Amino acid sequence: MQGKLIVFEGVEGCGKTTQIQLTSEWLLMKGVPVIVTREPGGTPTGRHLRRLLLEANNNAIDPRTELLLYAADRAQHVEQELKPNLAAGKYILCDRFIYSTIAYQGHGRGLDMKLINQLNTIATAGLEADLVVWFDIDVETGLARKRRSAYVADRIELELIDFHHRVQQGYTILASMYPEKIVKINANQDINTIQSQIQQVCIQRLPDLPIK
Ligand code: T5A
Repeated sequence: MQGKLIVFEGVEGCGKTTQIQLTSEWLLMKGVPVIVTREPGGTPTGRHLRRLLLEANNNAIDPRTELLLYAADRAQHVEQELKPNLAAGKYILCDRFIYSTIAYQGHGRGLDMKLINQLNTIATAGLEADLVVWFDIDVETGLARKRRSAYVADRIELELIDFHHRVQQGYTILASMYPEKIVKINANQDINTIQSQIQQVCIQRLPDLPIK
């Protein structure tokens, strides 16, 4: 029995959380065993790391320290949450994975891509996503959506707009490098339209999806 790892990616406020929730409800309704998780913070250890990483006032973190903390969160997540649930046949909906590190720490912060790939390999121990859904949205629209909701901006959301544009460019490059794995969804559309497109993508790209 082997489940599948479905990863959701994109810039701030692109709508991942909203769509992961709807996708989870759809899959459960169809009888698919599903769990929802996220990075950073998908394990008890990861929740400590998430606080360190995202607290708005924790602004003295060196970019390499930041990279290592995301890698540490991922290593724990892979071993404690992802591998056991895949082995149990679960369909995992994961909010962010290695692509976030490439986009944010690689393209956003400008850290060495070879180093990032090495750390991703160590952290994942070779585990790969089966499908990546990338929410493509204008950076400004995503940030405006977040500001409209009742929230307190975290450390990364407070970065200057150029940073977010570099992250978006990173996702565009990733999608062109791995078209067999990364599916682009136009996230400027309304919630229901996006959800029905995600359902189509899951059906098309995951032929073993056990929907009833
Ligand atoms: N990070 C993470 C790294 O730098 N490196 C890494 O390796 C990893 C793993 C995580 C942060 O960590 C960074 C990236 C991130 O900055 P987070 O709190 O998980 O932080 O933040 P996000 O992943 O950005 O998630 P958010 O919850 O902030 O945004 P979502 O999930 O993309 O958006 P969502 O669904 O919460 O929607 C935002 C608002 O828009 C509305 C929603 O109702 C909500 O109010 N909305 C829409 N409005 C109009 N039309 C639509 N289609 C809408 N969809 C949602």
